[in-house]
Amino acid sequence: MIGIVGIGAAGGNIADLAFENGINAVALNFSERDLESLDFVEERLTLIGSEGVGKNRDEAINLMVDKNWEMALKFIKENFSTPSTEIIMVCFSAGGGSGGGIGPMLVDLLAQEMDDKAIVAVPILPDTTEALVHQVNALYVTEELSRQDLCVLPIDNEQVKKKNPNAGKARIFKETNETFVNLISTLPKYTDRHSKHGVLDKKDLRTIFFHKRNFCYFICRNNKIR
Ligand SMILES: Nc1nc2c(ncn2[C@@H]2O[C@H](COP(=O)(O)OP(=O)(O)OP(=O)(O)O)[C@@H](O)[C@H]2O)c(=O)[nH]1
Ligand SMILES: [Mg+2]
Repeated sequence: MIGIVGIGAAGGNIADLAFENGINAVALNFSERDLESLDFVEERLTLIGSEGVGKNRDEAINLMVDKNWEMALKFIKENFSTPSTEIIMVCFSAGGGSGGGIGPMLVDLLAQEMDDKAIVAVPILPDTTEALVHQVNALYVTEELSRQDLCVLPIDNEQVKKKNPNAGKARIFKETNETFVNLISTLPKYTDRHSKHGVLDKKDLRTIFFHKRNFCYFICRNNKIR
């Protein structure tokens, strides 16, 4: 019932891992080489206009508006229009140029164009030791997302970095991505559980992700079930 759209390098890595774990997932990127580096995800879209925007969000946004949005929307609709996909999670690095530029724009567009689905923004936040350009991009992204009535599920690289201060990037990324994909994989299983105190059915799960205000509710309820 959950579909994953991965944008840019980080988003693509999450989509790849999700697909490996049986979740329907697709990847979009300006960089064909980044897309080629993925091992599992089958549906990949190379965006037109650049081989990578070098952390420049404005360039990604301009290229998206000028050349790519129709093609990207068609690609996502083709892969996720079936009623069985009820929640679409769009994963992207808030610090990257492609992810940070396209992510907030695309979730807004999808919420309008696919209004029967719950669209969830999943920005990956840079850890505090990363370059200034990542931090500044992430600030713009969180500001843009805060203006939209969408559920936001941030993935915070800093939390994993704090627990493993000497770990290199590869390990931080691996652990962060695996934690997220494991959590997402277990979510639909809650709808199979029964209790005389209440049941979480598929419709409830979708409703939880429908709007921003439902996020706190999700955290509370999820903790209780655990
Ligand atoms: N959790 C996680 N973070 C990642 C991963 N790959 C990159 N990042 C983070 O993402 C940010 C860099 O963004 P990228 O995804 O490489 O950038 P992009 O969206 O491809 O954009 P451009 O390369 O600028 O066109 C940094 O903050 C990295 O720490 C990953 O696999 N997992
Ligand atoms: Mg990139």
